[in-house]
Amino acid sequence: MRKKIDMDIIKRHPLNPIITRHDVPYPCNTVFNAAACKYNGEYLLLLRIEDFEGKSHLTLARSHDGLDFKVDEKPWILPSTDPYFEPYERRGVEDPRITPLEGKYYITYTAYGPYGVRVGIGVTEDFKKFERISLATDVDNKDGVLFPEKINGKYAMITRPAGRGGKMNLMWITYSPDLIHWGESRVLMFFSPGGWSTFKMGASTPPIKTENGWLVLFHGVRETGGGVIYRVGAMLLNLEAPHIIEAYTPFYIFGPSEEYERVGDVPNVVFPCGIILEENNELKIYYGAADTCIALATANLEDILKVCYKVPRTLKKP
Ligand code: M1P
Repeated sequence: MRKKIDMDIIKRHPLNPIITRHDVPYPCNTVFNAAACKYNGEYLLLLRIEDFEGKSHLTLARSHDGLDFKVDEKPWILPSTDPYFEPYERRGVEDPRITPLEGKYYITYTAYGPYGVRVGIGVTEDFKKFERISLATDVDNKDGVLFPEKINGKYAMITRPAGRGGKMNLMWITYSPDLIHWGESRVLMFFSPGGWSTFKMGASTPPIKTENGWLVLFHGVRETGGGVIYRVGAMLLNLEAPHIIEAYTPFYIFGPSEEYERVGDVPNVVFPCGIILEENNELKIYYGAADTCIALATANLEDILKVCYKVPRTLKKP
């Protein structure tokens, strides 16, 4: 038998994919890119579900073991009808992330409208009522992940301004006193030298506090003659000054290889939005595969920290 060669730090669950559109109790095109958290002893996923118009909304799924999920009968967060938000969400709400912060659960998402994409922020305390707070960025800026603590008295968020005009599809970090007004922005990471992420980079999962720094999984995109490939790297950001990268993987640590990651509406995509750190230091990573289904992978926190230090830091800011 042929030996399977894999980096093997992030391990796929053998029952993958764990959620497909056939698990959704109403008709839809696809389900992918889900945020994750634990709430009241349950695992919650906030699923991006795309309808037959190509418009996405967000629906909750619940589980007692983090593997076997039951999807709610109805969507929870639909594109807004509020006149302030509506024009910017007319084409859907996408790619949520959940950040527990100050006893509440903040949800960042991509607001997609005819003018482009923006980062939307809302909050819930009970996963019943959802209140929108702001559209935190102008257009062409997405992949917002909020830090789970204020840093030097301010909220902090990583975003991904797009476009080549100086912004270059890179991750930036930005701060706010109130989750509405954002500024003091600075670029976080330049493309890794090898080319696996030279088309785009974006934060994937909300930061997890470790002794070594804030751990963030990010996606890197390579453009090829046959289309794009979405893969995952990891970085550790300084706890007090998170624009400083303490360590990172200049190579990807997880990429599409299984059929459900290779084949789908958008082939060759693994796109984590959800991460849960268990008491035994196991990380549960929930990722969208090929923009078509949701899969689970696990990793040991120490292994991920170690791999971040494997290659001495060479990154230079642009
Ligand atoms: O199709 C792959 C991904 O493309 C977009 O990703 P990015 O954040 O890099 O722009 C998003 O539409 C994402 O949902 C999708 O999985």
